[in-house]
Amino acid sequence: MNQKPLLLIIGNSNVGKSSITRLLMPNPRKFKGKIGKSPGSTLLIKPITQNSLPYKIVDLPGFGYVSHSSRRRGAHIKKQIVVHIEKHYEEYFFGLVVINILRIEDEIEKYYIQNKRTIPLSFELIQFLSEFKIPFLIIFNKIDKISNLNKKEKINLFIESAKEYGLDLIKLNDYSVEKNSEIPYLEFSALKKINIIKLKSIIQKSLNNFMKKCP
Ligand SMILES: Nc1nc2c(ncn2[C@@H]2O[C@H](COP(=O)(O)OP(=O)(O)O)[C@@H](O)[C@H]2O)c(=O)[nH]1
Ligand SMILES: [Mg+2]
Repeated sequence: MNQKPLLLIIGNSNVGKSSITRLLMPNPRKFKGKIGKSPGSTLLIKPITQNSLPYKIVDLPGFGYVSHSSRRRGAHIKKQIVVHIEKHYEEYFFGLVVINILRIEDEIEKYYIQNKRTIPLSFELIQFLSEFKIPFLIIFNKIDKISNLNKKEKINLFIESAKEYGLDLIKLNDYSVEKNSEIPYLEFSALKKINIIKLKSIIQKSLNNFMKKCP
């Protein structure tokens, strides 16, 4: 393979995708976090890498709508994401679905508890990635912003609601790459670098696994 494999980082705006990308860069100072901002409704998909990084990172905006006034734009962006993944899924060795832990309750309250016929966007995204057999990790980011008790409550709510949509989540510590019916998650803080070693290690493991399978 002459092209570096791809790492997907996907999630709504402001969840911490650029911050996480920066943490993965061998030379963070050379990484300008603002690339990927798209004019209008055309998604700019531009993989980024650095010399000593063995993969490229693709940062995608997730399925969320920015606001009600841009619903159409949101739907248009979602379509471009779907088209991109359908075309390139074989180049992806791993994905990170980034979720702002502070936003979990709102999303589940609105799209699951109040209306059982809608699906929270996070679950929709997770189901979508599962279909393409790209292994991925759910990152609950910004845990530095809440208490431990609060964090446990929110993660439990997420796990229990996910079950209703047929999604089985498991702590990354208890996850084995071979058993791929379960989806691993990791509590994280890009700001405080909490669990960065674990994150880098699962990315490396997945990359090794991927390269073994590639001729
Ligand atoms: N407290 C806290 N703030 C964070 C964390 N990660 C990112 N942020 C902040 O959240 C904002 C959005 O982060 P950014 O990486 O640009 O998110 P993106 O839009 O998903 O790329 C910035 O002000 C970051 O400094 C975190 O783990 N904890
Ligand atoms: Mg960003």
